[in-house]
Amino acid sequence: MPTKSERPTTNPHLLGWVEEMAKLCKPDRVYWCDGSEAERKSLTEQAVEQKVLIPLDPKRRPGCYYHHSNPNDVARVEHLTFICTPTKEEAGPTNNWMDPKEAYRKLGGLFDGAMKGRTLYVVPYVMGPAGSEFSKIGIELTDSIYVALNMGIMTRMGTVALERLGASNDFNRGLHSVARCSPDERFICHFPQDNTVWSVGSGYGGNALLGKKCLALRIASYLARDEGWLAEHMLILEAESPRGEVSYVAAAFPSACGKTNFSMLIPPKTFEGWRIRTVGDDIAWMRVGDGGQLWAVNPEYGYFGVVPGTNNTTNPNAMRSIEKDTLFTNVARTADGDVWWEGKDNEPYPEMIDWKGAPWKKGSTEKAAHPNSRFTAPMSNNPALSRFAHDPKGVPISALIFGGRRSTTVPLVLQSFNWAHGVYLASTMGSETTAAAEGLKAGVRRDPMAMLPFIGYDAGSYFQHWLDMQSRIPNPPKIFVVNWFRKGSDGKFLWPGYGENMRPLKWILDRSHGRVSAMETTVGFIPRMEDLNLNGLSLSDETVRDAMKVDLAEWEAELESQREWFDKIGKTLPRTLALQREMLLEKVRIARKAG
Ligand code: GTP
Ligand code: SPV
Ligand code: MN
Repeated sequence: MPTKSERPTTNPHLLGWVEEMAKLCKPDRVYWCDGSEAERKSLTEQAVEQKVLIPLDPKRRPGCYYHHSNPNDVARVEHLTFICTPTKEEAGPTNNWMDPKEAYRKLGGLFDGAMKGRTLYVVPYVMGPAGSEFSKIGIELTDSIYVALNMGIMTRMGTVALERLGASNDFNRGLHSVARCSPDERFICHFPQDNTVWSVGSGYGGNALLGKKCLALRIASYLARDEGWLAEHMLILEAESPRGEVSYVAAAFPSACGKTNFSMLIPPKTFEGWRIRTVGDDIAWMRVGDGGQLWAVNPEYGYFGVVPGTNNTTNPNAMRSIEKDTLFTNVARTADGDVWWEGKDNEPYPEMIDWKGAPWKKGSTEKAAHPNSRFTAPMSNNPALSRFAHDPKGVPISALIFGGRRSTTVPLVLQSFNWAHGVYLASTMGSETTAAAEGLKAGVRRDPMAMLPFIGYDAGSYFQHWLDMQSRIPNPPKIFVVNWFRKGSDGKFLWPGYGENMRPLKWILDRSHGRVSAMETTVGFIPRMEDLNLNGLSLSDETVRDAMKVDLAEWEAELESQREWFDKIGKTLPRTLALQREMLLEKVRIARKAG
């Protein structure tokens, strides 16, 4: 049992709030996390004792542990996630809304006594490099030892945060309890005006690690609009050319659509001398800085990554990152203390324990690992970590990339004509749904900027904020769209993806630095075949063309279908975006008649 109950701060705002919340939740004990190595060891031991964590084989996976979540609690729950602004209009048509008073009352009822017999962990953390003026402090109060341990990997956690906070009242107030872990009593409520998040009934990822989606995206996007910056669902990568030129790009792909993989890319042989390094794999906070450029920091400290499909061919850097000191959630286990998942390099063992904890036999039609099974790994494990990952100033961004999962229509890579056109393309991005959120209809949904579940206010106003940023950035990044997921008539991906994504990335970098030409299509610029390095790629030119082509019939249907989306956004939709769509549709129709 935790022993340390003395309070390591005299901050009256913090002490008063912790006391008030403890009075509500009625834990048996309050434990203040300091983020030390000794603490991590002792909390881990307690989690093992409580059977929350299962140790893996210390020879094969030193410092690694396994966690089975409740089978009813395996992903984010967008239908149970709420933005609680004073008016429904402020939350907008894409968010669930609850009146703040009603939300505090309803969740207050669920929190009342929810921690009886349990420990309340006080988890102070910093989002962003510790010395950065852009960083934000959060305090998460949770009754989950698993959450406390995850927060220790995903954030700069403990004393560092209390020291930075000092006596200030400026911190995010996060309250979390797994409570009964019942889908009927599960709510993730955000109060942007109070810089507060209340989450009850789930212990999983984005629902429960409140620094991540709740603070670093939903609350931060709300603050960013007022303060003139951007909080985005983007990876940040560093590309170093053989001549030593270093560039940075940020890329937004929806959940489970390739951010972690792209941020850890290893270039194919023909790109000898090129190095890709990771600054961040999920979230970017971006502000105007030196040279009038957009500068980005990664607010996180670790990776909460999708496990299935990760192997030594697709993502060797992720494989190295999860060799040690990693928590695995909902993959399959082997009797000898290793882990397995669909899409790992090796065949499944004949017999394993599946993600639900039940025996599993090779040949079973059930998946052994849950499709949204995850690893939590410290970013210091990544052999390709950028040396600027902790830089308080961040890194200057040359290109912004948006990419969904689309089996048709969207070409491998497309450059926007200008900022407004780029914002329009991003605001209408579509993507096929994945296992990262529960209860979504299969098929394409609009996922603007890959932020649909994470915009902390009205979507139309968010688009306007993006348009407004143009005049704030003297040297703006160029805007691109990519699609690694287009399929051929055989139903297979046309493009091999992963490391091969270096080829379109190289074109993106060259375009950003004004060094290569392009082909103008009705909907944007695409590469000329001769400008893509295709050496060593085992694809026919015809397949590459199929992956890159802009089919005007498909685009006419696409542009027509975007109307419904814009209608949904309603009266705050910026007129510029509505006009972009109408103009493009007209151009496509004219081109089709002519062609
Ligand atoms: P979140 O953590 O949910 O935000 O996901 P993410 O955007 O980081 O996605 P991630 O990189 O974890 O990839 C999700 C899934 O897409 C995995 O199963 C990958 O193997 C697969 N994937 C990633 N990149 C590619 C690619 O270039 N091509 C194809 N076909 N699949 C990819
Ligand atoms: C996502 O769904 O975009 C994730 C995983 O990165 S979670 O932290 O659960 O939101
Ligand atoms: Mn994500």
